[in-house]
Amino acid sequence: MSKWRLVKDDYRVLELTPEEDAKRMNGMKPLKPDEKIDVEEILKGLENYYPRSRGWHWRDNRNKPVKMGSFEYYEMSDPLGNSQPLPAAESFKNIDPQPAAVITTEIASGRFEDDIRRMRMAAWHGADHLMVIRTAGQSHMDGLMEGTPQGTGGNPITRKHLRAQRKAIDLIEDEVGRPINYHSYISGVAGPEVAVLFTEEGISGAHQDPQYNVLYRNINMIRSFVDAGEAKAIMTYAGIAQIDGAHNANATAIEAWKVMPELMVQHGINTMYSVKAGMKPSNICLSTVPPTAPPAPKIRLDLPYAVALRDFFSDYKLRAQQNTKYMKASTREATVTHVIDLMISELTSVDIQSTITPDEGRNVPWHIYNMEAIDTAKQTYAGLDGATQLIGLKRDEEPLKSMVRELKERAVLYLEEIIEVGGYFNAVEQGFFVDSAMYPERNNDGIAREVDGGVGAGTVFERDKSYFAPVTGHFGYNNVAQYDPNAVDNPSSLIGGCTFEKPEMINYIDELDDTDNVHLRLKDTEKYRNSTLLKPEMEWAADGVIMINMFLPTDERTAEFAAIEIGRKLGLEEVECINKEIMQISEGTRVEIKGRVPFDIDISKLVIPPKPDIMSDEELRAEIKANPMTIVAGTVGEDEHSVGLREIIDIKHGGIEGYGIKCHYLGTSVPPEKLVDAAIEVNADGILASTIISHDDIHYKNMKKINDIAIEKGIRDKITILSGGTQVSNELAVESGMDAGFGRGSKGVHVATKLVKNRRKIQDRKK
Ligand code: Z97
Repeated sequence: MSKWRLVKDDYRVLELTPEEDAKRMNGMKPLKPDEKIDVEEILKGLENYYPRSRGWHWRDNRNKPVKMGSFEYYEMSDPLGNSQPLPAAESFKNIDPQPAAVITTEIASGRFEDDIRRMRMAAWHGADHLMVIRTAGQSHMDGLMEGTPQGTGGNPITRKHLRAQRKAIDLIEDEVGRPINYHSYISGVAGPEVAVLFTEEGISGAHQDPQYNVLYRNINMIRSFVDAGEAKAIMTYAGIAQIDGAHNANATAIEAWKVMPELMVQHGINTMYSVKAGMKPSNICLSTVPPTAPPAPKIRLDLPYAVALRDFFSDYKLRAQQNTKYMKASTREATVTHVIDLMISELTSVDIQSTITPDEGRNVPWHIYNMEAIDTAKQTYAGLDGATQLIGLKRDEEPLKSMVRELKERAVLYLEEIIEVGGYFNAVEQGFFVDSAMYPERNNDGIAREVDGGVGAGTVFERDKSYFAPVTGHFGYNNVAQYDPNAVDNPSSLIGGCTFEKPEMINYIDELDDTDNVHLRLKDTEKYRNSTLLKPEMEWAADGVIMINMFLPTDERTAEFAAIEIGRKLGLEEVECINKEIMQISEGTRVEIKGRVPFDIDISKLVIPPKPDIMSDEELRAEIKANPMTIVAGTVGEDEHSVGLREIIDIKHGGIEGYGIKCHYLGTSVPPEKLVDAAIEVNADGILASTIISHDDIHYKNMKKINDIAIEKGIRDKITILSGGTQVSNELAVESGMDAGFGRGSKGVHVATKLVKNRRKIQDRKK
């Protein structure tokens, strides 16, 4: 059998023979960038799949100077083999710098088969931490589930989800050229079993914090902490990075910034507990969330907190995430807050950047918003690259110094009081946590739990002296020596190994439910994979969902219901308003609606015009530099319009001057003869004739005249003649003797390309 090889940190890969790998992947071929991932193929042979990597992966070659395009970067990591750069990268040789921090995206639509495609898109945009595969609270379940029932209240976690997605991620990793961390949560009374499942199935990151169980899920505190010991020992064995649950206090508190001292205490408790369970500091990631959002004075509140946290936990990792508490339905507003958060992350060297989809406030977990949030992080980090060389924290000056110190003092006092009242359990009983006042003030409205209350109370028993569990990665007392002193470090050897070493020992169950499962769901959408039919999609294959953005000149409430009616009149089904923003209380409202289109389209019946022929800016400039070009231009006949032609010429709006073409502009109402004579006089390569007025087809008549005069004067075969105007069609212009016609929407680059290409043709003819 194959062997685990340590690559770096806690990241391990299995050394597999090509035959073993092919069997594991059920013979799947590598992905091709221009072909869709085959979800049905991924689902085949899952009983033979096992993960090829284990443990968390940090990006490679972080913070080393690297040249990309015209720039040097200082805080990036290795670029990807295949990726989707930012839109503006088009102007920068399509570079796609990848920040040093791991970038997270949460993908949990409730259909794991559709999430697989979203994962691929996310990896192309630059995410290497794919989080969440369930939509039902694990802590609401008393055990694990196999199969894929949708059930009520969301999707639970199942081995099948994990396998299908991890298998897909193996392919995606190879395609983008970077290992990807796959993540979920270890919580609830089945926490240790979930940790085992995750180790078996190649999960590399997990939320684990017993305080989460206690405070938010009312699971008995003794049980939660005992379970956490076991879960953390298993995570340590598997090199799984841990994210704690402190940020949940931010989201729950009445005023999120008031829990700052408590957040540090919660981080401290889980961190130290994890260290005691054997976890390495480099795998312990604090879940930090800047507590506020504008209009709060965010930097003044959140930055000292971030600095205090960084100081206290300098040996540990920080995972930063946006606070969802103040996230409303405006994606613009959420994005601005995220960008300020990112600046705080940059200044405090955060290790993982989580991207909450900026749609959190409107509850539409759509593909596009995952990509938007990943791009926001990637874009901001690229923009801020090297910022710390130029600007720095006034760490040792007032007021930052005192602000940081005060937060730390409040946290230390908090811990001291926990000890005073007899420890953590007593403190929880007294409602210390998630109180709405800023410690040491108290409003006595915190979440209180009883030490012998909650789910799973009274289920913890001391291990017997002869206790023995023949398993790997176990926590606490285990009397292995009673059977074999040589097996103390490897208890499972006494029973011939366990599933951690031998995946073939796992009993894989495919489906529990024969009426609600992935195969039936895929059948419903099969025609959209295997035919030329196309339907819009936001979340699930062929869900038909689209979004429409509109302005309605009326008050907010009227606008909302008017927008829904507009959606219905457009033929949409299940129309809902997902965002309203007042422009002015009586002048009008912006409304975004979503709805389903009840039809599909057949792409084989689409008439798609050929792509416009456009040379790149660099090519055009190089050509004109090597072979200068002159043109004459004017508006022809009795026509005083000038704007369109000037836009085509002018450097400011991307006109042809910008490529170095010398332009003689003759003005408006220019007779056709004058255009041709001027071209002869300056020995022009081209004539640009603007013809706006079109009554009685005067524009085409003028084109014919220019052509005739050029023939008469013997230059027609040596010169390019182009006409343009809002009513000009290329076909009719060519019929009227022009080399091309340019209608509405034409830009300088189109005209310059034609001028260059036509001159090449003329020169070729001469040879
Ligand atoms: C995040 N955006 O990334 P269950 N344990 C801890 C948690 O924080 C959570 C669970 C378990 C957020 C999304 C919110 N946190 C996640 C420490 C959930 C979830 O499914 O409720 O049993 O576990 O942090």
